[in-house]
Amino acid sequence: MKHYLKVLSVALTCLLLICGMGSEIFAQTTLADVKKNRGLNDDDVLAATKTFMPRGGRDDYFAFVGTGNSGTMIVYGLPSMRIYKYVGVFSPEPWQGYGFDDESTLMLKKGSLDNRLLRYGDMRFPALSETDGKYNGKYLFYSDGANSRIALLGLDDFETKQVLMHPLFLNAFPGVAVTENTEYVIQSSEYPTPWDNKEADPETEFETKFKSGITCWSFQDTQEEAGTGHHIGRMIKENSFTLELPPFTLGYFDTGREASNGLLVGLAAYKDQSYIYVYDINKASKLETIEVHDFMVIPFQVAIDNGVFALIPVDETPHSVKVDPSGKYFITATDDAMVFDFAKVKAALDQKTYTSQSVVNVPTLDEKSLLHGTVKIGRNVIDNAFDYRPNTVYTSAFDDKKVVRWNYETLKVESAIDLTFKPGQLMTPQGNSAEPHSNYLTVVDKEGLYDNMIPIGPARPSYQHLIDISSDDMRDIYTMSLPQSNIYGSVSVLRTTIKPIIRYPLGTNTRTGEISRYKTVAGQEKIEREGNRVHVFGTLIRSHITPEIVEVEEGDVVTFHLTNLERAEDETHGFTVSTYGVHGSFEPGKTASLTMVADRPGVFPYYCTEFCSALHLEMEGIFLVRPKGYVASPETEGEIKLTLEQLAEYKKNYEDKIVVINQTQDVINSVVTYLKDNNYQNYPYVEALVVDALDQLELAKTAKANYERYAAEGKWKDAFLWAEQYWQYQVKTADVGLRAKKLLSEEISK
Ligand SMILES: [Cu+2]
Repeated sequence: MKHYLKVLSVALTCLLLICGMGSEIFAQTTLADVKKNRGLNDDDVLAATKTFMPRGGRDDYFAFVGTGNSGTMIVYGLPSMRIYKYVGVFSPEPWQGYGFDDESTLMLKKGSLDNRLLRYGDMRFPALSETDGKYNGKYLFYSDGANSRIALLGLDDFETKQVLMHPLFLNAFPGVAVTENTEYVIQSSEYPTPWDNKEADPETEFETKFKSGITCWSFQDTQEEAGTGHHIGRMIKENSFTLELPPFTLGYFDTGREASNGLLVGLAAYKDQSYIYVYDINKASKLETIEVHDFMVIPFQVAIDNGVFALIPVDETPHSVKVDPSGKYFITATDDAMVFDFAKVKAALDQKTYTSQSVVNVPTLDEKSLLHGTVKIGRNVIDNAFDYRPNTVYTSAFDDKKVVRWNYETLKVESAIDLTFKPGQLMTPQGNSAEPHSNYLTVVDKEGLYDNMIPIGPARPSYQHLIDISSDDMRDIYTMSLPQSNIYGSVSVLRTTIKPIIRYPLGTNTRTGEISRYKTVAGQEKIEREGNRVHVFGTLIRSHITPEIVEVEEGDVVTFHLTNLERAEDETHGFTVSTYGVHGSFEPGKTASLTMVADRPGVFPYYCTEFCSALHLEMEGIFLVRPKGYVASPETEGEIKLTLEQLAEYKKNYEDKIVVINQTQDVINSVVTYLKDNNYQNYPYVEALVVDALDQLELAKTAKANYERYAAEGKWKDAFLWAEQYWQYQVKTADVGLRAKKLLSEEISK
């Protein structure tokens, strides 16, 4: 009883708060009060204000991180560290229908070894597309280490566009790099395997049958589809080539830029010895190739004879090797950081200045003669990151719990930040490009042993820390948890470099970027049958799925081809057929297909799975699977009859709705008058909103014609549903109109 009263009193307090009646009890507090009550000091408050995003504020940067074995990408913002999206890349992701609709499932199956739908990936170090060594904000690439796949994502809609299985490798390093103008996307194997996918003895045949390799995937960016802002780049398998190598274990790699453009440096290991490899891609691309599994391969001996590949033996095993923004140096993540002079390395490779040692017939270069210098950093160094300060690099020392800022030209340590955790991979905004920005450094923390994080059982998320590096005094200002991830590397680009679209051209297959042959426009919905193959051409729009009933026979193979007719921002509809295991996400303009075998007779509701509007619940229909051999009797044909009471209720609902429609129209009229009186067409952004609003009203015309017709015929259910839909358009119009009005008044008052 006591407990009950307590619950009641809490509920009442909440109610009072919601109603704004609790102001006497809970007055607005001052900043000083909050600091006192929560035990915060000035540093805490300063850190909080550095990441707080006020209303109307926008993050400066987009950041992208691979989740490791979840196979999805996380998009978040800097400095707010807010997560904006999880994007299915190598794993199915139901919210986006990724691996659930036909288009994405086909893409994933084609990108696998034997046409199977793989349900995970291992993606760690992404790369952004570049123009002249600078991020162009168009594409992103990932490598799947576990299944040797490579993926292309489009950044105009943040979707995966291409997944390819490597024709030779069975395992890949889970990182990628691109050349200065994204001519090539580079992927390497990690653990050596035979390439013929046949049995081999690891003890006796390791050196003869096992191989490693480095692949340059040729990338081609296509022209923007006229006026749509939609780009469709592709990796072209036929133009790509792989360098055949002895059975090395290959690790992190990076591409040169400017003077070192066309060169690749990376990590290799063979029989407990570590190496840095250097590979001249430019020269290699002109060499003769042979075909292996329909893929161009540069035979190992051809590469060696032409001096395109060599190894630098190193004493310490690096965790990463990164090229500095100018392309002049590359630096190892080692306790004694090695700064290599790229020009010296290139000259040694070009002139074949090899040492007398070779490793399984690969020539080696002398480390000492190629170094600019070394710097003692700390214990168990993990990673490096560059920022805009001249010759400045940040290095994480895991066991020392610190990040060191040092100058790789003068080889002097400048400052360091002591952390409360062991730091892993580092990222600075645009840090892997020729144009690094700064003020922020993210640091991966895989242990997550914090006293301020709530324990959630044995499995913990990974954490990413945000370090303010804007001044000499570096500060750890935010800790973000990244669930469903085992994060490694990330990349970040200036937000304004990316130009996201808000809708697709009507009928777009978003995976290919082409207009789908299953595109369906309003009024053209139909069901086509050919034997036991049934194609449903349907549409989705607030607040209706057309057709409303799909009747098939047990055993039929049924495909729903659905098109979202919406043009309005953020009007996505979802679609599922209950218990049939299919799900699609339909952003404005998108067409996607869902195929299933109707193997269970019965009545299965289908409906919209997104809360798309207040009338979202009306977006439903019936998938009716008749038992095999069913013959309809005349009585069951035709429409379902309503009782007189039901009819009267629909009539009342309809009349009530008409009142609301008239009131909403008054609002729209007043907004339109204001906009016209104040010459909205002189303000481009306001005008764009007005166009969107008018677009809504244009769609509404059909709904109005429908409800008036059904009302005239006394079909009150249909009349009510169409009136509801008309009102939805009105609400959206009014909503957009009011935003336009607010913006216009702000513009005028400037
Ligand atoms: Cu919906």
